[in-house]
Amino acid sequence: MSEKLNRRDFLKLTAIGSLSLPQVFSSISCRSKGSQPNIIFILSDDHACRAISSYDSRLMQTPNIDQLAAEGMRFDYSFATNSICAPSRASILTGLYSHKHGVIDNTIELKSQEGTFPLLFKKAGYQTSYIGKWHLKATPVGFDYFCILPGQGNYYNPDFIEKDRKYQEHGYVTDILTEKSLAWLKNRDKKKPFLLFLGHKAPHRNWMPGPDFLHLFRDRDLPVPETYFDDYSTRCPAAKLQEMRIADNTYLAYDLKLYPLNNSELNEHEKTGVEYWMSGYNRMTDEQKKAWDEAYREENEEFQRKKPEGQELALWKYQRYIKDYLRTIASVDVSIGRLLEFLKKEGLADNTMVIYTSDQGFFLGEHGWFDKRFMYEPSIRFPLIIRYPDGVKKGVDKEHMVINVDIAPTLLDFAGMSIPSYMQGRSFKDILQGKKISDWRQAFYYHYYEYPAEHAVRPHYGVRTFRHKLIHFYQDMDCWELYDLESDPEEINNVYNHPDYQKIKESLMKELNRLRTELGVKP
Ligand code: SGN
Ligand code: CA
Repeated sequence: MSEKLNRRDFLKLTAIGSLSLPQVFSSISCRSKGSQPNIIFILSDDHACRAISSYDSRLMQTPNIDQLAAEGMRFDYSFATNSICAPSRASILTGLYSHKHGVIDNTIELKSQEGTFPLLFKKAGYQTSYIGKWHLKATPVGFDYFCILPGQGNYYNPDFIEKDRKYQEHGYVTDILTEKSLAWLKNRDKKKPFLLFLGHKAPHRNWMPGPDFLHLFRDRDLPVPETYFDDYSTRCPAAKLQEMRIADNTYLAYDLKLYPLNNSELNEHEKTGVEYWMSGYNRMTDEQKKAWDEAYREENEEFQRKKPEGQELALWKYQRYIKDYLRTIASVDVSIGRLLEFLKKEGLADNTMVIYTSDQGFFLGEHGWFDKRFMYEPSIRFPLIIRYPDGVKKGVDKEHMVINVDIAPTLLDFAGMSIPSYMQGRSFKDILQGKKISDWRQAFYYHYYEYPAEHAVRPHYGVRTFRHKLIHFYQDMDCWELYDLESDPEEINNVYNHPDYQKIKESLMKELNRLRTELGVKP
């Protein structure tokens, strides 16, 4: 098959049962036609924009990520097309939507890695590596070196998988991943350009802070989102039926670090939480346990004395949740600082592109929730910051919606490689160089599939424009939502049936159908 295969032909060919992805990818050329910047791609897990002070400084300070943003370009409208880990990672690597690369949920393996951008970089002469959380089940392809965490990985004394061995390291995962990345950079072949992928585990559940930040936020409460006690009126039943409420669906021990607990007083849910908690806690050495216990003891004893209930308990849970989540990010921020310092010392700061992003966003108490999956803003919006003094303008982009499938084409473009025609995303190199683009997308398509599954979020798809969002929940319900993001940025007022919005509804329906056809979505 020719490399010139156009998008429509490709969509036809990859329709179920016709041509498999390995066949499609097999004939891609990797011709390089220009400069080859070094790339450090930092992909954290579940990092919400609100937990980066460059985006919003009300919750925490992230000085090193902020420095990256100040020296590069930050995107305010960057979105996941399916807000869950493996599907979004596969989209980043392949430039394809979930229904094309096939990883529609976390249970499915990425069948072919033949068309991923790291493999194309490797073929074009780059030295490539992947270090950290991977989560695509299949063994990584396209990397000269990989060292991955099995599954979700562990925060303390984590296990690692390399090509020929499995082993455990002592220490805190974020620090170890940073050390490993620095070691790989130091020992690389200096004659070749490099692509380093660093997949941080943090700030993924169960939000276990590192030893350096166990006491952060100790003596103050953090702001509670206005929608924390949302009653989900006006919404489709999906909003009520989810199982991701901080107040109801976290575990006291595993998530909220309330330990020890009296097992005889616990219900089945909390007993399970104790088991989960022990499996992480018991990975710690005595010294690590001592530091941990000392940090949490006083507050945990106070909780046992006061035994908060109702609203007071819900708020206590929020504070414990948000503080631990942010504490894990404090270590990620240190990691970024160390990498930037290394680049500076080695004289690589100008010709290395550093990208900081995440596989999706996360609910930080909005609507009372943790986790992601829903097509609401805190979940689909991910941070995207790109610093590359030799080729990227400084600034904040608030004019273009970029989506996870755009990343692969953009990086190929920067490295002077041709962008395979099967990729569904579009390069935003021109945007990064400060050029005006008149025909950039005004809407994007979203689809979440994983159900039945943990957190019970119902399958749905939809379209988001700059101002509106239309969502259709299907399978065990048939229900639509429409939000006006200008008058209702918190998405609490579903106006799908409101008379004033009927024209907008019609045009959003049209746009949704247009996008589904263009992207080759099966009815
Ligand atoms: C784990 C978590 C879930 C989370 C999924 C997916 N539960 O199963 O809360 O939604 O990962 O996350 S836990 O009890 O194992 O912590 S993802 O980022 O990998 O998609
Ligand atoms: Ca994730």
